[in-house]
Amino acid sequence: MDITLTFAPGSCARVPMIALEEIGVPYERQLVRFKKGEHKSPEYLRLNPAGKVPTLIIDGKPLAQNVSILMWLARSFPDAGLLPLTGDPYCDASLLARLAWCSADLHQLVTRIRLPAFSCDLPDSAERVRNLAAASMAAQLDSVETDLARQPWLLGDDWSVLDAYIYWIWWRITGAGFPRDRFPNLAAHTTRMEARPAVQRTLAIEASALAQLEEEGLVIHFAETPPIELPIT
Ligand SMILES: N[C@@H](CCC(=O)N[C@@H](CS)C(=O)NCC(=O)O)C(=O)O
Repeated sequence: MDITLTFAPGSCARVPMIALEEIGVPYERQLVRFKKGEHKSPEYLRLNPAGKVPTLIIDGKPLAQNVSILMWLARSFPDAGLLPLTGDPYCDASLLARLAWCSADLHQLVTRIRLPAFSCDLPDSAERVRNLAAASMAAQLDSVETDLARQPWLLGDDWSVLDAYIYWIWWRITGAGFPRDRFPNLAAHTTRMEARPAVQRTLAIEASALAQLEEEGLVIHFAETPPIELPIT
């Protein structure tokens, strides 16, 4: 089987890349140069009509959206333990709900925290958008923080690809000023994630892709964002 993952360093394509590295299956990587608009080119839009990474190309057939890519990987490589799928319709749908929560609910908050001006361009609106998104993110991460106080991984004793998703979300928001101090268990979860060889390989792949973009003058630099103060709960 031929598998190719399109990605950009730091993007949510990190999640399926970790999954592929955990599986250990050979795959190709296609670096997408956002600054050149490669993701909006007609060829790329044929693969992924939303013009986003990741796309997984399986024997020439494209699959977009993290939820479907991760579900396909979990079903195709069951021994890798990406998700504890059992075939029970309710249990499997509950796992899908957790993936969709990361992809649909939390990811859009990540974008508002990092790039608030994309969500509202009224004068002085960016800070308000960012703070509201951060407050909503914090409220949703509280349940994860509570779970991680009694178990190492999101689903319990066993790692799953949901851990990779939350890891990426946490990395993205804390890199954009979201406060770490209210979430010590999430911070410790990051340490556990980064001890995994698959995650270390993924980060090394991203670092070398970033170095390549630097060399080509194609790194997008965002303005520094001030630390966020969460409302007192
Ligand atoms: N719902 C999509 C979100 C994908 C997404 O937003 N990707 C971002 C990178 S994290 C992207 O490609 N952004 C480029 C753009 O929107 O122009 C998924 O889960 O695959």
